[in-house]
Amino acid sequence: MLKPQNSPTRELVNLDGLYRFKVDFERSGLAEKWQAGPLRTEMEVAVPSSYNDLFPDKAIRDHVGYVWYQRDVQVPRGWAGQRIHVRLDSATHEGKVFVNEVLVAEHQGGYTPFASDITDHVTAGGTFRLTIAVNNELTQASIPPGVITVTKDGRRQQQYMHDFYNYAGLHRSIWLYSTPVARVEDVTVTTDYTGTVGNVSYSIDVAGARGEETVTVRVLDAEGRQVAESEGREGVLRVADVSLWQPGAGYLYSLVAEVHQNGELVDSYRQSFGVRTVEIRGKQFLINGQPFYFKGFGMHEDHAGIGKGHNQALMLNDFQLLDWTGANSFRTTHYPYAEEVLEYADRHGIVVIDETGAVGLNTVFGFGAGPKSTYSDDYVNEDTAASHRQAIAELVARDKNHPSVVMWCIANEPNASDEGARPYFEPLAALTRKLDATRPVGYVNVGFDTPEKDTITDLFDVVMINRYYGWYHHHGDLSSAETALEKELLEWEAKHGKPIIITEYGADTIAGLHSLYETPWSEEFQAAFLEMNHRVFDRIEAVVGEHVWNFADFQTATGVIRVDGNKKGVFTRDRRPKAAAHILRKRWSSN
Ligand code: BDP
Repeated sequence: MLKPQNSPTRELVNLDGLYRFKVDFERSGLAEKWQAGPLRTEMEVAVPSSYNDLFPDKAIRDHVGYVWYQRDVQVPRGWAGQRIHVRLDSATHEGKVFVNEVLVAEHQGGYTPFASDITDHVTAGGTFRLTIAVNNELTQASIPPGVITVTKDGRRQQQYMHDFYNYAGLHRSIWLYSTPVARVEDVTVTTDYTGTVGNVSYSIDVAGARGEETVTVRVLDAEGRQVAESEGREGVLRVADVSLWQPGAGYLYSLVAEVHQNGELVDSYRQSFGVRTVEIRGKQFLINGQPFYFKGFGMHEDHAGIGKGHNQALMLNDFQLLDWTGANSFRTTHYPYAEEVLEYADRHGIVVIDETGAVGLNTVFGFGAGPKSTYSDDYVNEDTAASHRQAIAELVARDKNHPSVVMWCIANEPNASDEGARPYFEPLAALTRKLDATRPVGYVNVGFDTPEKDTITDLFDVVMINRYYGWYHHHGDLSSAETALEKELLEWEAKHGKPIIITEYGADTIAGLHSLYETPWSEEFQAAFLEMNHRVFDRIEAVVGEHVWNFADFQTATGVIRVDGNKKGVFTRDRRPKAAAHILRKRWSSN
C-alpha cells in the first residue's frame, strides 16, 4: 500500500491537530448516529496520540469500547476532476470513518493504514465533517487477541495476554490527498546484484485506467541523477556501479513510476528503495553476502503523555540513543511501527525485524478465569487466524519496499507446544513466503517452549528466542543461569542448525537503585545480567544477534510484577541511561 505523497500530479493535506472528542460510555454512538451532526461535547483530543493518559479521568483511561473524533475539513478548490482520498495511518484497534453521515471506511487492526476514495461524497472547494469512531476492544477475532469480561456490578474490563498497556486512539497521522483518475496504485521493488550491477525488478499496478495508458519508470540515484529507465508495468532495470544499501550506510535510490495517456503525463509516484540482498546460509544471516550480527533492542512506541502516539522529535531522539549505544538493529516489538520509523531506518542503514501485532496467542501465562487452552473455540480460533492472515498481508503490503526490513516476524511468544500450534502456524508461514519470497520469515519462541517441546520452529528460517535466565528462571543466580542458558542454546543449535537470534533478554531495574551484592532490580544486577548473557552468546557459533529487552521502560497493565510498567529498559521511560546502557555502548561500539 503506497504512502500518500506530494508529486507533480498529487497533493497532500495533513489533518493532524485537535479534534472534537467524545467517549461512548453508554455504547450508543453508532445506534444514535453521532456522525450525523456535530459531536455534543466540550472535549478535544490531540491527533496523533493515545487518548488514555491525556485526561485526569480513570473512566476514560479504562474505557472499553468506542471513542469518537470529529473535525471539519476543507477540500482544496484545485482538486476538481481528481480522485480525493482520506487515509488514516492507523486507528487502534478498529476504526470507522464517516464523511458527513456516510460510512466510507472500516478497518480492523490497530497498526496498519487504510484509506478510502471519498470523491463521490465531497466537493473540491467545499468542506465536510470527518468523524472517526475508534474502538479499543480486543477479542478472539482481533490481533492481538483479548477477552472482555464483565464484573458483577456491570463494568466491562479488557483482559489481554501481552505485556504493554492497551493504548488506543489515532496514534498516527490522518491525510487528505488527491490523485489523478488513472494512477499508480502500487509499486513493488525487489533487488539483487551481479558484480557491480544492481538488478532492480519492479512491478507497477495502475488503477482507474482506460486501457490506453503507458507506464514508464526511471531510477534516480541519491543525487537525483537518472541511472536507469524502462517502459512497461514490470521489468528489470540494471544499475551500473551500484551503491549497495548496507547496515550503517543506507544508500537509497528512487524509482519514479509515471503513467501517460496519449503521450501526456497523468501520474507520477516516487518510491525509494535500496539495493541489497538477504540470505540465510547454514548458521549465518547474510546481508549482501556478509555475515550480519544483530545488536540492538526490542522496543515500544511508548512515551509519557502521548502513549503510542507518533512524534517525530521523540522518534529522532530514540534513534540517536540507539546510535549512542552502538546498536545496528531493532525488532518492531510487538506490532508494526509508524512508517516514518522505517523510512528513518532506511535512510540511516538501521536493520529492522518487522513484526505483526500477533502477541499474546498463549494462555499459558494465565488469564484468571479465562480460556485454559490456546487453540480452542474460546481463544485462538478461526476468527483469530483470519485476522492474523490480514495482519501479515497488510504488513507486507505496507513495508515490502523498505530495505531496512530484512525479516518478517509473524508472532511473538505464541503457544508453540500445544497440538494446535502447527496446524495454526504452517499456513501462516507459507502465506508470508508467498507474499514475499525475498525475506526470511520467523516467529519468536517463548521460554517454556524449549527445543524439546516446541513444534513449529522448523517451519521458519531463523531461530528467534526470548530467554530470561537469571530473571524469570534462576532469578538472581547468574551462575546457574549461565550454565542453563548455554545448555539450551546448544540444544537449539544442534536441533536446527540455523542462525539463532536472542530476540529478548533482560532484567527489571529501578533506575537509581544500587546494590553492593548485585541484587535483582538494582542497576548493578542489570549490568551483570547482560554481561553474563554476552559471555554465553559469544561461545555459541549459531548466535547471530542479541536484542536486549527493552530499549526503555514502558507502560503496561498493572500487575503484581509491574510497578508503573515494565522496568527492563536500558533507558528509563524519559530516556535517561541506566548503568547497563554504558555496558552495551562499550560492547557494541567496540565490535
Ligand atoms: C516477554 C514478552 C515481552 C515482555 C517480556 C517481559 O515478549 O513483551 O514484556 O517478556 O516479561 O515475555 O518483560
